[in-house]
Amino acid sequence: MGKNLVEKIIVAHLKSGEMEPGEEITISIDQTLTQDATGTLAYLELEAMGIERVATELSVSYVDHNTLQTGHENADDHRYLRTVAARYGVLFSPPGNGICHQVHLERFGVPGKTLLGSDSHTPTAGGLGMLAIGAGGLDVALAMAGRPFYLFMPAVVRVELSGRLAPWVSAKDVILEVLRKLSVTGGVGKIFEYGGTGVRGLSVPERSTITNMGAELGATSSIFPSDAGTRRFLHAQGREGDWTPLAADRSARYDGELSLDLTYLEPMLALPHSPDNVRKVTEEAGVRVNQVVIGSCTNSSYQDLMRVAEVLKGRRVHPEVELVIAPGSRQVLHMLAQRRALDYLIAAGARILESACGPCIGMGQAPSSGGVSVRTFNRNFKGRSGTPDAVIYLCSAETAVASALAGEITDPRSLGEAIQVPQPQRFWTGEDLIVPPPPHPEKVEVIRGPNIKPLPKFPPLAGEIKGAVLIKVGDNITTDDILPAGAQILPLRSNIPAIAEYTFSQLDPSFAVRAKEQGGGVIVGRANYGQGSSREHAALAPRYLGVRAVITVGFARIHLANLINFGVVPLIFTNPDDYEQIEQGNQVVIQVQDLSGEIVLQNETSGLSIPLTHCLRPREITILRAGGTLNLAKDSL
Ligand code: MIC
Ligand code: SF4
Repeated sequence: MGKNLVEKIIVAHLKSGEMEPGEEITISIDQTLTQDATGTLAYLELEAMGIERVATELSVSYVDHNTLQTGHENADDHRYLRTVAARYGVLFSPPGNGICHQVHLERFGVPGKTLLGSDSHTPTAGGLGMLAIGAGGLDVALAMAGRPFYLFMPAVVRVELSGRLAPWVSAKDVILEVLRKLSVTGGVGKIFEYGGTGVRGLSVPERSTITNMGAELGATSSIFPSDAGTRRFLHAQGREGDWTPLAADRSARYDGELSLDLTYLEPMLALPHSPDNVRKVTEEAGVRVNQVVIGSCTNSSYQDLMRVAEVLKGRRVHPEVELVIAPGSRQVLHMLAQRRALDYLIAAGARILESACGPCIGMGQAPSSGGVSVRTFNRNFKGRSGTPDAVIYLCSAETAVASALAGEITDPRSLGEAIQVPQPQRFWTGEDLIVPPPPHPEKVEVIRGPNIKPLPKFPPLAGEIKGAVLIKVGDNITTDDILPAGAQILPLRSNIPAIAEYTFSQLDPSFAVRAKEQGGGVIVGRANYGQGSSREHAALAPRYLGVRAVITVGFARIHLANLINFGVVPLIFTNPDDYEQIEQGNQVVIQVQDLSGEIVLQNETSGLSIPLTHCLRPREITILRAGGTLNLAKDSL
């Protein structure tokens, strides 16, 4: 029987296990990427493992999140990342080079290879035919140390694309339509493999817009075949030698199918406060807009921004709209400048930001109170923009620029004749802007600023978890809810005692104080707990405050792995309705000596016994018993 594309890459990297959906497998990792906001912890963890040099084919450390230097903290982190990269043989991409996912696509992604990144949008590289997966920093550090990556063999869903996008309809509309159909949990335990005749009409950056937002489906990854279009892209990046053709066999089997005829797709947008709250742009047309932001790893490619520039040429942004543009990489920004497109943006009244995540992670450009902001980003979780009551819509660059001109949500098809932006024959690549490791890394001194605190150490798991329910939350709690980002909190990513003070700060500002007063306890959540970002801090900070277990109806993949890595026991209600039987403030006791048998939560406040279960494999139970992965990894490496 033939193989699908995902199986082909997994077979070539399989270290252990059977490729049956749900079975635990390990795969070797060819490349890793880290970004600064998760990278400082990842490299502290790597250092704690005591290795000499990374064992991957390629590892890159990007600085793209914490680029606002309002104090010494971020600059200290950048210096630490630069020196620790040099010390361990990692390439370093300094601030200003661009967003990790965009730069990785341009400079390093290779079809058929595996990539593990400490950022949930790592599957962006799936647009190039890579098997690219997001993970917590510790799992990425282990991969850098040469360890295989553990995952549960995902179900592979074929997404059959046919037809061709109509003018002004774009790749963003494709993935928004998939999100509308499947929701933020529709991809859990799955990899989406795109194929069909519709693929040909999509450029690599367009494919990557789609694989990028597969993260919002909760998917493990998303991938496109590597075809003539992939070859053209790599050729234009001066890397044709990295190309190999890659496609599913004709007789390949899939665990699910979805068909989408691109021809009939319309411009779409996601309404507050979830990327799956999707409607047609026509249904929202006319809503007044205060701010439009074009950028992020989803929509800031050369083609996206050239099209925006062509629309803005000779025009003026609506006087009541603030238009902000953050090009995805230095390559994009430089080429906009070379082709005079930057002039069009500036003259139209746009504010140009450096190539970085910026407003996508609340690093500046927070909207006004109650303001309506139309963004080309991938997440519109409440409060993520930095303004708690802002109204954030997600859409394509085309819809965004049409709305910036009109001052209200506008269907881009009203802009008239389509604008074609061909892929350049050659991109400007700025080869020397990425710093290679020196020839004698062992001589490098790793420099730590005062904001970089040592990793906290945790004892092995005790036989009993006893304490209060510190907080009870509902469905789809994001890691932004658990540990927010933004300009105030992000600089503390290397300082766990300091950042822990902000745990759940948007939902419940007294959480950290209460957790400390009560000497820790447990968290109760419902479905899809921990969706969104890969930040380990959302597991590590609660653990630092004494949280020993999280009890839910279900977990998001990366957050679940992070909880286990830091010794927090993830438990599941055997009967989801029992969620109602437990309240914040209740005192509970859970016996966890034997995680292989039935687990019972004694609610000492109500007197009820609640049966719990889990999805832990023996390997993960060993990690929990040891008090976390680091306690184990150090010995075994
Ligand atoms: C995000 O988009 O939420 C982030 C910020 O890129 C995160 C990583 C982080 O929290 O540092 C992600 O997506 O994993
Ligand atoms: Fe950066 Fe936003 Fe992409 Fe996260 S989603 S990597 S914050 S641009």
